[in-house]
Parts: sequence; structure tokens; C-alpha cells
Amino acid sequence: GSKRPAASPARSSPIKRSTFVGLTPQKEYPFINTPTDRPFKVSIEGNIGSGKSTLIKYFSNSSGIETYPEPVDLWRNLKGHNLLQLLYSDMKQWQNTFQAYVQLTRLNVQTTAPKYKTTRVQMFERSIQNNRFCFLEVAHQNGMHTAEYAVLDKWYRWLRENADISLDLIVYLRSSPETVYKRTMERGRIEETGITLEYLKQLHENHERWLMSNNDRFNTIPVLVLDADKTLEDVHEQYRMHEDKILGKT
Ligand code: D5M
Ligand code: MG
Repeated sequence: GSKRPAASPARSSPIKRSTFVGLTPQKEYPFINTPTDRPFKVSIEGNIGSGKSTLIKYFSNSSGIETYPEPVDLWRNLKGHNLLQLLYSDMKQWQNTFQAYVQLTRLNVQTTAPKYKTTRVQMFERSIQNNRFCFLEVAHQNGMHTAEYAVLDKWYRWLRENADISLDLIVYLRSSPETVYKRTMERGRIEETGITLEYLKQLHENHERWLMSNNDRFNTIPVLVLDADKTLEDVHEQYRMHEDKILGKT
């Protein structure tokens, strides 16, 4: 691991909330730590349509990097049931089941041992932390019973204590709801045709609270913020510019 001097410009000046790009100030864990006994674990986070899959693909052919796209296909076919379809057809009815299953599948992915001895980086599309601090919060705000919320929270706490779900870095593809709304509609994933701008705004606010509020209750993992509203070429340029950080070569 690498230790750096405590002062950095980003820490002394407050975040310009609308335009901030870079590593967010963190009170207790301001620097990226590169482990020596296991691969560097990085999670790619952001709203629906923010370009997470694109970033994952960008790094997927590099040697030493293992990428783990979201297990959407598992959610689409659980013994013939399309949970994603069910979720969007009736959120109130299905969000508890959906959160429970997503948490399980993410746990499975995030605790996967690296395939090769030479693997330096494990890169995940979203995380079990995302599930807990973003989507579970949204579900609760949208009417999930507080008892159901408490059960899933208990599960999360148990998992955090008893499984290694640690992450070394979060890359936040920060976007505006309007931009990702347009992209999501253009992508046209069949289950997602009913997604509203309101829902994407709500997801945005919850990503912001989780990753930008500098509140230890939600997050203590370093966050690299990229501007995902930009064109694909510009976002690729940001990948290249921050590649060393993203891959833990700091
Ligand atoms: O995310 C894939 C799809 O899965 C998208 O419709 C959002 C949905 N998703 C992912 N995780 C959750 C949780 N935990 N709750 C509800 N919905 C979820 P994409 O952003 O397109 O890669
Ligand atoms: Mg995706």
C-alpha cells in the first residue's frame, strides 16, 4: 500500500457539486490503497445508462484484468421467471424479492476468487454496497416495508462481517438524469421501457448521497468521479487519463 501526505487540494476545497471530477475527499480513507496480497478490487458505479458496461468492456481485454459485468441474465431467468420484468411491471410487489436476489448474486460475484495468479485487478459492474446504499434505499423510499428493509439490512451487515466484500476503489460515472434517460430509451432494453425520468432522478439523488456526501455512514471507500455526460470519445479520454488510478497503480 502507498501512503501519501495528508493535504491535497481536493480536501481543502469543498466539492463543486455539479462539476466535480476527480478523487472525492474522504475523511478517514482519503487515498487509494493498493493491496499486496490480492488483486486490486474496483467497482464501476453509476445510474442506469451511464456507461458502466462500456467502461468494463474498454478494460476487458487488458491482460491482468478480470471484469465482472452485472449478472443481469441471472435476474432475467430464475427458473424461468424474469425478475427484472416483474420488478418493472410492479415495483411495490417485487422490489423485496428483487433486492434479496440481487444481493445474493452480487455476493457471489464479488467474492469470486481470481482465475489466475497473474490477475492484478478485479473490476466489478456495481457492487453489494451499491445494492445496500443505493437501490435498497430507493426501494424503502418507494414503499418497501420497514421490516423488509430491516431484514435486508441485517443480511448486509452479516455479510460485511463474515465475507470479504471489500473494495479498494469506486469509479463513479456521474451523469445527469436527463442524459441517462435519453440513453436508456435509445438502448431500448425491453424490461426498461417503462422507466421514468422521475425514477432516474431518484436513483441519481441516491448515488449522490451515497458517493458524494462524504458521510462515513454510507461510504468510506475512495471514489474516483468521472463525467459521464460527455461524449463517448471524451469519456474514453477520461479513462485513459485516470487509468493508473482506476487500475490501482498509484
Ligand atoms: O443495470 C441493469 C438493470 O438492473 C437496470 O434496469 C437497473 C437494474 N438494477 C440493478 N441493480 C438493481 C437493484 N439492486 N435494484 C433494482 N434494480 C436494479 P444497468 O445500469 O443498465 O447496468
Ligand atoms: Mg450495464
